[in-house]
This record gives sequence, structure tokens and C-alpha cells, in this order.
Amino acid sequence: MNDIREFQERLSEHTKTAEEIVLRYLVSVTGSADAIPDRKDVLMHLSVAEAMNYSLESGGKRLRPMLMQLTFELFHGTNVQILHPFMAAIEMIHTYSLVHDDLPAMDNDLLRRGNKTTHAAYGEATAILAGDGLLNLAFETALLASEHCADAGELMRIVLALRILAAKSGIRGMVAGQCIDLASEQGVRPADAEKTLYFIHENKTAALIEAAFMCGAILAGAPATSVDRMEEAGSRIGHVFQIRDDILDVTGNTATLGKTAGKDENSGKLTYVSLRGLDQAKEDMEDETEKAVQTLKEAGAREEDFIVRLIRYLTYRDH
Ligand code: GRG
Repeated sequence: MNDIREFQERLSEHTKTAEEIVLRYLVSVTGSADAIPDRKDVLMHLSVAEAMNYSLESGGKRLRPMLMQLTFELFHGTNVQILHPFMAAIEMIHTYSLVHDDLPAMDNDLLRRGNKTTHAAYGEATAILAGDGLLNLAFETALLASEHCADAGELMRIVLALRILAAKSGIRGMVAGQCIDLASEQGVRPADAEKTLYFIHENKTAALIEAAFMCGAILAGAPATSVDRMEEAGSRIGHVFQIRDDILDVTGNTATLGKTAGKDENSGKLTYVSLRGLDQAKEDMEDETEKAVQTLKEAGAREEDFIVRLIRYLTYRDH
């Protein structure tokens, strides 16, 4: 019991730290409007900037920046000045994807992180632009790391981390997963449901988690073999995360989740639970977790390390 309480306390400290780092890089609402020529235009511009900050400030588990920081520490990284902009960048990319996913043309939801979705609060056009703004701000922010690199080796690591972040969130990563997910929701029935679902989860969910692990390792100066290992761990953890998400859609409630529960089940969507059943889904999630922990241990993590405890916690998270 004490163990669980101690873990929860450390989790909220880590969440607070990650959040504080991310929010340092919010866009300046009034400052960014200085160059707009006409008063009337300024209002639209201000509301997009405000909507960007609204979506970033509205909570969330801050899991991706947290995992990046823990991986950086696992590989004994020291220059946090190059890490922090990347932590903010990955949360901005994640947040933009949620803002766009909630739009009427996609998942069409009014509740996110316990708050109104961005389009529900600011209107659709503003939410689309806020997502676009966040995606670009992410790369602008990650590039700030280059102002703090100590030598040419560190600059190369920043470039490599940028490439990973761009690829994992783009058309060969998260966007690809979203495309196939949307197609399956629009009634395109895959010939091989299991393979298709694996592809969706690997890209829509796991790709960004892989990026978090890989960027943390790269920025800390870990060798290529360790970066590959972290990609594998990230992939497994991404699948665990998504299986848990699918389970929560069935067993969770809207108030705790902070988003609409039961949506996938009601729409007859292809999910891990609809494919394998609740019991098998739980079993598979636990197997994947063990394999992910093993990979982390091969990279030097110990059972008692917070990163390992966090990975285990993902199988029983309630939101
Ligand atoms: C719009 C290109 C584009 C992609 C959208 C993120 C996403 C892809 C869709 C959202 C729906 C969904 C179930 C995605 C799977 C990943 C996932 C579970 C996201 C929610 O992440 P959490 O739980 O969210 O970490 P918080 O709010 O805690 O940050």
C-alpha cells in the first residue's frame, strides 16, 4: 500500500516537472500578434494563439515528455538545456494530434482531458489553425536546443533527434496510423484485421512513444544499438498503452477518463478488445509489458527504477 502511495507521489512530481518544462515554451499571445497589420485580423490571430495555449495547458498525463526525460536520465545525459526543448516539442505534437483528432471530420468529440475540446471552445477553423500552429511551434521549439549545444557531436545528436521526431509523427508514423484508423471507421473492412490493427497501433500510438524513448537516448549520447533497443521498448509500450486505452473504452467511465467512454464499442470500431476479447487483451498487455521491461533492463534499468515502475503502472492506469 505504501509502495503504491509512494509511486503515486513520485508520479505526480514527475508529471508536474514535465508540465512545468513544457509550459515554458507556450506561445506569447500578444507578442506574436505585433506584426499583424489590421485590428480586425489581430482578433483571429489572438484567438488561434490562445487556443494553442488552451489545448497545451489543459492537463493530460505528460507521458511522452516524462518518458523522454527518464530515458535521458537512464543513459546519464547531462545537458538538460538540449533535452527540455525536445520535451516541449513532443507534447506539442501530441497535443496537435488530439486537437485535430477531436474535430468533427475525425473523431468528433466535445470532451478532452476533462475540458471542452479545442473546437468546442474556439470553433472549428480556429482549432484547425491551432493544431497547425502547434505542429510548427514544436519544431521551432526543438530547434532551440541548437543554441545550447556544447560541441559538434551534440549538434549532430540534435539533428538526429529532429529527424526521428519528424519521421515518427509524419506520414510514415502517426499520420499513417490515423489514415488507416479513419479508413477502418469509414467501413473499409480489412482482409487481415489483426495485421491492420497492429499497423494502426504501431503508427497512431506507438510511433510517438518510440520517438520519446529514442530522442531521450540520442540526446543523452547513447550508442546506436541502445537507441534501437529503446525503439523496440517504445513500440511494445505503445501497444500496451493502446490495449489499455481500448480496455478503458469498455470498462472506464467518462468522468475519470476525461473523454467520452464507450465510443469505440458503440460505433463497432475495430479495437484490440473487439478482436481478442477482454481477458485475452489483458493477458497480451501483461506479456508485452514484461518484454518491454526486459528490453529496458538490457539497457541498464533496474526493477526499482521509476521508469520500470511507470511502465508497469500503464497496465492498470484508469485514465
Ligand atoms: C490527427 C494526425 C492525427 C493523429 C491523431 C492521437 C491520435 C492520432 C488520435 C487520438 C485517439 C487515440 C486513441 C490515439 C491513441 C493514442 C492515445 C491513447 C492518445 C491519448 O494519449 P494520452 O492518454 O493523452 O497520453 P493525455 O491527454 O493524457 O496527454
